[in-house]
Amino acid sequence: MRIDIVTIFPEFFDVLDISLLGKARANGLIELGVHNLRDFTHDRHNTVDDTPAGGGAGMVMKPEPWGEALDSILDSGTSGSDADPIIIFPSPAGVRFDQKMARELADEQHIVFGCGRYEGIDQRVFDEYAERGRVRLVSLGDYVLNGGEVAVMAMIEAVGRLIPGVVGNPESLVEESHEDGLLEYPSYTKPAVWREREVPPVLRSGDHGAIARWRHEQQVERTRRVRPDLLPPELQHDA
Ligand code: 6GU
Repeated sequence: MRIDIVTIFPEFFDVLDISLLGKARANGLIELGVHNLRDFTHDRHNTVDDTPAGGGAGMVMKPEPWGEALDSILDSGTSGSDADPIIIFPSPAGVRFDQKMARELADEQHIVFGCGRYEGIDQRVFDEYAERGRVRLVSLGDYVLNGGEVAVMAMIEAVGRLIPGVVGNPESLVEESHEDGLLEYPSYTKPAVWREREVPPVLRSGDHGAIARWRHEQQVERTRRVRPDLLPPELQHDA
């Protein structure tokens, strides 16, 4: 997969050199391009923002640098011939990012992330590229971040680990929160007793059927308690 990021804070993404995703890049599973939006300005101060049309507080990102930056990525041929990229703008005004979207994005050949700052990006940028291809505004949740960089980092981590070969043991992807619509069951390891707290005996019973049933019950109970909105209808009887 090819990932391009447009941002005024390219250093933010230096951390993608490390950990699981760093290895995926070294292995060639993920190809990353980080582009400084200011490199696509032409004035002495590398201006990327201006006052909002119609007045109001804050600043809005100007369309021209975004146009030049995105054109250079879309025209550079890094996207491969078969698939046109999907362009994602992180925004609290977007549709909610979730595991289903992460799975869908993991199938993409090329994702372009446009990180807005200030009060947002001139609407015409979205309109322009939506006319030419797939554009999505995507939100992590109902709270406000100063800019899209942290959100893009989260999305890249969620998507990157679903690309085949990035996570060493694919089975570890199956039994985790959200993959089956429920929160994950609690995990334990050795020692069997720690500070007088015991590992549940069923997990030491060797009875794989009983263990699977116990884990499923724990998933349902935990989901009902902390995220009842996630419970599938057949499990929605009153506790
Ligand atoms: Cl994707 N961007 C910003 N700026 N704030 C957010 C967000 C995204 N998701 C939640 N809050």
